[in-house]
Amino acid sequence: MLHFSNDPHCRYNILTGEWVLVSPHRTKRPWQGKTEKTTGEKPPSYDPGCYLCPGNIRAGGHQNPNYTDTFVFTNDFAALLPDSSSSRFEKGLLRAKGERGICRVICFSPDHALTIPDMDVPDIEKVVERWQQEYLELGSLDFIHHVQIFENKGAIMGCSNPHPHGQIWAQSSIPGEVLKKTARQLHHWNHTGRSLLLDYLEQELSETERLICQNSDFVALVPFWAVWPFEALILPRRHFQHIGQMTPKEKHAFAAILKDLTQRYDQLFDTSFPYSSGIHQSPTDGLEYPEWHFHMAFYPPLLRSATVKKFMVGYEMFANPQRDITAEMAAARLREIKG
Ligand code: H2U
Repeated sequence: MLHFSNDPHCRYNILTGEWVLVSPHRTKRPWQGKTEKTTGEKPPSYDPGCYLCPGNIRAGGHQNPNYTDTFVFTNDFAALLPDSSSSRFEKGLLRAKGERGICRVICFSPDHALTIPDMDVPDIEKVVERWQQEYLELGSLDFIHHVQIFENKGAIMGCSNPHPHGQIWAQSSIPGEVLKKTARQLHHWNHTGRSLLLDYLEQELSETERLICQNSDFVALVPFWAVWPFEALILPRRHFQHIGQMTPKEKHAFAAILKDLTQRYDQLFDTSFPYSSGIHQSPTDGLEYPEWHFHMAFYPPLLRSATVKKFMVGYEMFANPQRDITAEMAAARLREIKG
């Protein structure tokens, strides 16, 4: 008999087919390692030196408009370019292919001091609207087969600027994580005729111990197979493939659950909680993806305080991801915080 709260065990990720090692008996070990510094200082609402604030000049000399809600521009240091070569290279065992794409930056608000949990729901809804437009517009381009919407929040996550913003990388190949998730969802769809994540959601709603918060259209939970200590997954209650299909009511509910979850994160360690978040949805290569169930994942690095983070090193680099605190313990902590 396996005791999840005490026995070392491996959990299966139904979306990727990978395993995570869980070692709950280690949660009491002492920590004398690295702690990060937090300043706790709130930035000003406008920073004349910020390249994302309204009216300011960016690298390369472009001037931002005096935008009043969201603002999207092509990344001045884009990782992918629309007109580069798409030719292939093969020599012996070496293989490469040209990759075309478009990288954009999205400012969530003109206010330099805000982050998603501080924003009002109608303003977050404008961000959701903008994500929807970008996915549809970029995805309709012939050479764009996948659109990745994501946010890196906090210096600890490599974010270069506290101004609330995210990124969109649209490209001609379908990236590895999305290919893995497509395969697992398709397998379930072909064998049962049902959505893998809708079946999973049904089970989580009945088991309840990994739920964080929910509203009329979305549920936030710590997935059974979570790798990051306070990892979360937002799932829609309705089966749809991509953000372009979200109804006005769902866009509102999505904005509301984004605020609810990220407010809980901020309160957990009384800090502006860092994370990488990303939306996973169907590719845009023109094929049908009935098996795909839209979702958003949050991967936060913090482990036990505003300054102690989890490192993905050693065993994780060479073998498998590993965690100490169980998904159930993490969900209970986040659930108990008043949203
Ligand atoms: P991060 O903070 O997550 O690194 O995102 C900021 C992005 O903004 C980064 O990809 C871009 C960087 O290339 N950027 C511009 O496009 N113009 C600028 O003037 C500075 C930064």
